[in-house]
Amino acid sequence: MDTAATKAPSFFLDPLSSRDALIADALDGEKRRQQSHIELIASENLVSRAVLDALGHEISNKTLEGYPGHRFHGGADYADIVENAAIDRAKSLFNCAYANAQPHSGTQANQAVFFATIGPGDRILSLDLAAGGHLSHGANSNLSGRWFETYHYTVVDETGLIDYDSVERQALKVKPKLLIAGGSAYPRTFDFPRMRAIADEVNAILLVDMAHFAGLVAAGVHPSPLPWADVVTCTTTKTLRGPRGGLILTKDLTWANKLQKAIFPGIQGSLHTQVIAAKAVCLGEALQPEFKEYGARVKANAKKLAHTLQRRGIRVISGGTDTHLVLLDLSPQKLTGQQAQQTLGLAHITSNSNPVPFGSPRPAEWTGLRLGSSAATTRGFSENEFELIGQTIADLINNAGGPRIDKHISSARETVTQLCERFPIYT
Ligand code: DSN
Repeated sequence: MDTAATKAPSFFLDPLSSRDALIADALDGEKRRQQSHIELIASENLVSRAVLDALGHEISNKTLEGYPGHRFHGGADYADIVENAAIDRAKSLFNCAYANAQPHSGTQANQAVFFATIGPGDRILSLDLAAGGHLSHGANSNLSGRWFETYHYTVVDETGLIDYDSVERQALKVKPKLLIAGGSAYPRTFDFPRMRAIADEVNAILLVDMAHFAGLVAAGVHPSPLPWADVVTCTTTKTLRGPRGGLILTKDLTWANKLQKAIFPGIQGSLHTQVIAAKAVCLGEALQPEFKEYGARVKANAKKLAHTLQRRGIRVISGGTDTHLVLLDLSPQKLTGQQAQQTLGLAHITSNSNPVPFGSPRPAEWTGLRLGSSAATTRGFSENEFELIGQTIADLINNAGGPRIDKHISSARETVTQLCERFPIYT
């Protein structure tokens, strides 16, 4: 009998490039795009090779429902190690008693919190989308806006800041069952103690969605909402520098059972086991001392970008930033966000058009441009590079639509190319 090990069939060995040219070429193109463009979308980051290894691992084959030690399918031993590590690391990183690592996204983490805490028709009070809130916090076009009676607080037009006295007055009037702090485009720190006091005054549950600033909290350079909120959600994607997915956290174990059941079987089925592995890896990375230094640089770089743009006459909403996020209002330049996004794109700088507080709700008329410092900081950019990017963006914005814009685009692209060559990624 031949006992020599037999090689697995080519199905298990062939790389993508030899099996699917269309997809392999598109993925290669995307990698080259990331290598040669400066990424300033505030919800993006560049993950480590270790995170990518976990995402592409054979554990992706594993179907599992339930939680470690209590699964509905066999063969869970290694997946249990992985999920327990993700849970333990999240608890340790955010200093909390409960973590759920299964949400497929931040939106689903929020849906699970709704499922656990409120019922159809109950009232939610959250930050207005145009003032930096999030679709999943009760926007009309979102399931949350259909199933709950939602009200929104906003910012002060002149300052771009939340006026907590006004939030309190609104909460006393609306009497929400759930009060939400957090969003996608508010560049400033939320006053968590004040939001707690408002929630207590009206007997509301307080949810903080820290999707954007979770990495800054992990790095200790942003106040933590954990001591104040009943429940906290986040993505692992953005400042936390991990895979696409969500977390639910709380210091209060009385919520644990409801939150567990809300994710499974409430709103999700089988785990994305490879994503949970990648979450565990990114949480492990965030527990390292270097991550504190990374978080501090993300903040300093965003401040530098905001100041540079302001000095060049560009309106920065709220006059600056406390986070990784900078929101510009281009109405004085008579530019839409889409025009600015497109112009920066031609120079290989990636950004996104955004609404601004009290601006038009129609995407084609938005005058905001949202920028973020997380990804380029991962790449190694310091304040010097962010000053250069700020000057480059200001040249583009201040000349968009003018007779010399092509010259500015080609000069900006040259600057971007040089920076990308000096700070290579995934080579
Ligand atoms: N919420 C979206 C954003 O901030 O861009 C996706 O994460």
